[in-house]
Amino acid sequence: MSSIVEPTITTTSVAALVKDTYKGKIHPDWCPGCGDFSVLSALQTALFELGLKPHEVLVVSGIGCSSNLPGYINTYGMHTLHGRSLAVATGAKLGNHELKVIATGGDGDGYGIGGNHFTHTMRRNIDLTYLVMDNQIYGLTTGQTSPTSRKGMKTKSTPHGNVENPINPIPLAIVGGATYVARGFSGKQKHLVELIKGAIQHKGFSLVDIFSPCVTYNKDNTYQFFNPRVKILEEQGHDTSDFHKAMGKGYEWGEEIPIGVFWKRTDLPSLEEHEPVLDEGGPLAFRKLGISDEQAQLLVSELL
Ligand SMILES: Cc1ncc(C[n+]2csc(CCOP(=O)(O)OP(=O)(O)O)c2C)c(N)n1
Ligand code: SF4
Repeated sequence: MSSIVEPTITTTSVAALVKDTYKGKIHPDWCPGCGDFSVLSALQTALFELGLKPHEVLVVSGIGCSSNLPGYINTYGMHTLHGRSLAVATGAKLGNHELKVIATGGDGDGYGIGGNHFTHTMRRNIDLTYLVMDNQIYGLTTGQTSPTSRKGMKTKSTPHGNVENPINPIPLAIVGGATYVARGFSGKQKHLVELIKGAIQHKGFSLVDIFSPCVTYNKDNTYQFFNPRVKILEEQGHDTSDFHKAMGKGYEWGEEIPIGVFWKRTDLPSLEEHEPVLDEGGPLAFRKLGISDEQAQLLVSELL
């Protein structure tokens, strides 16, 4: 069953914001050392540095360890169904396009069961930010292969080694229509804050795929594995408007693994800018329905 979280502070002025403003009431129950702690902290810092007030932001997730994140942050939040965060986030954004809507979750949630939604959300270029805590495993269900587990990886569900090819989210997102495509790493939190800020500010669909190690069930893709390999694209003069270079960088995987913004385009309108219904009159959520209170009640009771 899905659950909804409401922010405790709704009228704070930007001057009164501190980083703790974004701290949720519940302390995360992630395993000590889980990469998701760093992603949560990076998101809170990004919101603080952008001066966004808690009631201006909605964080929507699916199911998984990483998908517990909306409970740990003081914004509007919704913990939905496995793989469905982008469907709910799309509805919320169209209902109130003035909200900053951020979807969060894991690689199983987003690229496996939610792969269909991922594809269609990207092609629509709706103004959402999607943060995928990619630990290359199913964490919550105690360590089965996920769509990003490497070929040959031994897990609980593949004791003789994974026989499938993994998904590569970066080239997939570039050809799929996402207009801001980045990869971060939990071990490089300052850099991750900048990637998340860029994604939230971007008008259109933005993906930040984040290497966020599962220290309990993934013994392959560890901090020790990533630390010497990750190389920051922004330090290499990468041109984010060059499609072929972005695709090439997206395929690099070996002694060097690029992190940073691979691809960005600002010449395409986002879905809300195309949608004539949203042209004038403000967010749908605040418009008069044009029906009686009784009719409205009847409709709501049919849905509950
Ligand atoms: C429809 C449905 N199928 C399967 C599950 C079981 N399930 C819960 S979380 C999960 C995968 C979690 O992996 P991921 O999304 O990568 O997140 P992580 O726990 O690694 O952060 C699965 C298969 C479910 N909750 N609902
Ligand atoms: S099982 Fe893995 S992904 Fe889940 S909280 Fe523990 S370390 Fe994090």
